[in-house]
Amino acid sequence: MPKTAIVTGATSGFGDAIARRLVEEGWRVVATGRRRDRLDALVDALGGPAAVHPLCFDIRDETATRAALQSLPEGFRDVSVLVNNAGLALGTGPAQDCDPDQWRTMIDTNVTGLVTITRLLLDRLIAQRGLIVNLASIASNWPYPGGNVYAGTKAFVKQFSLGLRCDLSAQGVRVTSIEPGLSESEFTMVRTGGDKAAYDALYAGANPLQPEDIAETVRWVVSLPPHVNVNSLEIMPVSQSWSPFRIHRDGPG
Ligand code: NDP
Ligand code: 8X3
Repeated sequence: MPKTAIVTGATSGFGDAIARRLVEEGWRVVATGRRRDRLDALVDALGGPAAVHPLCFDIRDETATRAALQSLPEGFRDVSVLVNNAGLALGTGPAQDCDPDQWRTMIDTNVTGLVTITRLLLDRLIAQRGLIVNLASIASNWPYPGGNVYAGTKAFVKQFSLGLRCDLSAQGVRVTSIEPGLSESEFTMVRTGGDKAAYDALYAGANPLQPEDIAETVRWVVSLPPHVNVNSLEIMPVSQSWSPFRIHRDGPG
């Protein structure tokens, strides 16, 4: 009997690649997102409804999330892996220029949505001695100009992951925080409001991570024996590394 994984945000980028990789490995996958056409295309591409069950809902909406999980058919209910991947960044400007509505959207999606679906699935994950994989970011670990609230949400995701580890280790539930760096996906189109020139400039000559690289990482984490927990994994393309601290001279500070 194949085991079931739920991948949030499976309509593009990492989530799409993770869903595909897990189905290749023989998993049944519950694929979530708001874009129904993309979910339907994923079901068709991966062998139909026996392998993939689509759940179309906005993860910011607790009622919709609860109803979607309750609607899962036999064969997809006993979730043993939760990949909390749905998320977004909005904006790259300094805090003083940011739109508070964009801040709220990031918090509602990356923090509130993530903890809500996790809580709703905890009993099932405990019953299965399951695994939670949370998509955090290098922004969880390293501040950068314009990261402000996005980075704050991702720091939360990492720390929430480590806290879940403490609470769930006695139940045999594993928790992993994955912290990718520069990765090519629609993420940057969303973040920049569809600025293709900014997208092209960010990735130009950088040989960034691809969604398949993250999917392969998730496949590996999921394949480890049940007594092995990867706490956190920070992953960058080789082209990306650190800069020295900057110093603004002769300013008001
Ligand atoms: P994409 O923009 O390609 O995918 C984001 C996914 O999240 C989509 O499937 C989208 O589905 C879903 N999503 C966003 N908002 C909602 C919502 N309100 N309700 C339901 N689903 C939602 O980005 P990535 O694949 O690159 O990013 C995936 C995760 O990885 C994110 O959490 C991101 O923060 C993180 N990450 C990304 C990095 C990068 O550089 N790309 C690096 C490090 C971490 P839909 O629009 O259909 O609802
Ligand atoms: C996405 C990676 O560096 O843009 O989480 O924050 S970064």
